[in-house]
Amino acid sequence: MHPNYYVVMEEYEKLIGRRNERLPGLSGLYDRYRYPVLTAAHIPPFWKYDLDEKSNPYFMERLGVNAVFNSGAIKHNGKYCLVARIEGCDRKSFFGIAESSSPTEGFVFRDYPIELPDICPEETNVYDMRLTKHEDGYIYGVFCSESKDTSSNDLSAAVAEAGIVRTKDMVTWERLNNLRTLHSPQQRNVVLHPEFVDGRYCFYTRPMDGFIDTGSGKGIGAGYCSDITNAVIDEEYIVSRRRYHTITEAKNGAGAVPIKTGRGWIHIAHGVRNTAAGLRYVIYVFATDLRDPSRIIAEPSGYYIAPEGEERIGDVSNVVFTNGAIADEDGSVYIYYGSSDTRMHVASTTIERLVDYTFNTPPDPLRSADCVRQRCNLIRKNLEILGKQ
Ligand code: M1P
Repeated sequence: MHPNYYVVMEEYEKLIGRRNERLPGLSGLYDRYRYPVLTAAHIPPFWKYDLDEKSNPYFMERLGVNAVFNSGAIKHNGKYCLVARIEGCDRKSFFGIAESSSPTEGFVFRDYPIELPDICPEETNVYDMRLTKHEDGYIYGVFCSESKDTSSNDLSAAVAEAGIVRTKDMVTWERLNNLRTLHSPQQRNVVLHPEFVDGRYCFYTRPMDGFIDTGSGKGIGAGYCSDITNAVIDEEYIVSRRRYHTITEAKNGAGAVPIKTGRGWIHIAHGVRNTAAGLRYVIYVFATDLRDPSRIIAEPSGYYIAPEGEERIGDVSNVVFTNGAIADEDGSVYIYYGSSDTRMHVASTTIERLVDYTFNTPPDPLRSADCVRQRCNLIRKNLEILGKQ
């Protein structure tokens, strides 16, 4: 074996064995952790190097990995499983399952990435899988399936659709037909609701006119279908609306599969605004009705998680993005989020704290004058408590 193999393996073993450290956040919302839970360096060396000295005398990486980010998440057979978006140096993404018995450290990729059933020759790129444990008994993976837009002369024009796979064991995957939404030519950030709603499957969608721009798309939608093997949605109802001069002005998208609580379904999504420095992606929270998950019942103001420190820098800077969270049996909630399309982090909170945040954080009054009034009310109340008024 080439001597560098031992050096590379030592570094890799050190990384996957590294303990993580909770960094208690003073905002009271959640705690961050010192180290990312997955990075490109977590990819097993045998996915990248050719270990045969004859064909690889210089011990070169033959198939490099650029980034590991935007993981779906699920607890399966007692293990925390992240289905990560792995982007090769060739820019194509694919999925790999990293597992750990701890929610915050020790994630190790299985020996092979997922080989999705290859049913569509036009599909060029796949990414951002959401994993839903549905009451029908299957675990569904809904992901973005991207193809070249052949109707355009622009080489980079693309079409995004929602691909669907399902499994019972997280090993064998059955591919179903892509979701069709009759009124939206493109779809990304589609999430399957975990329960039937009036006997039908419910998808959170994101109506959009183009591949990047949502254009006339008004926000995160919800749509229903009876047959998941050939899912067709005719009507999309807007659940979380984009609004002028808010964190969702440019676009928004569903994130983790909604978490069921006594007060409602809690959704952890992403919102995007435009700035002179480009798009800024933050994570925000809202709640919908337990019986009618398309009806919004709480909209705390502003963002829940924004990029901080090293999270702000990467291939696509100023981005935090979630497509997976795990609500544990003991009431803990682990929110897995990618930063700047480069690496994966975790933030921990509890159902109790999430419910408090969702239902007791005031909504965005949408105008500076009303925002300052809202803040002055809080200050007045606090100055009374402090005996200064
Ligand atoms: O690059 C930032 C994010 O862009 C897309 O999200 P959206 O469709 O809301 O713009 C996704 O491709 C996501 O993977 C990526 O992190």
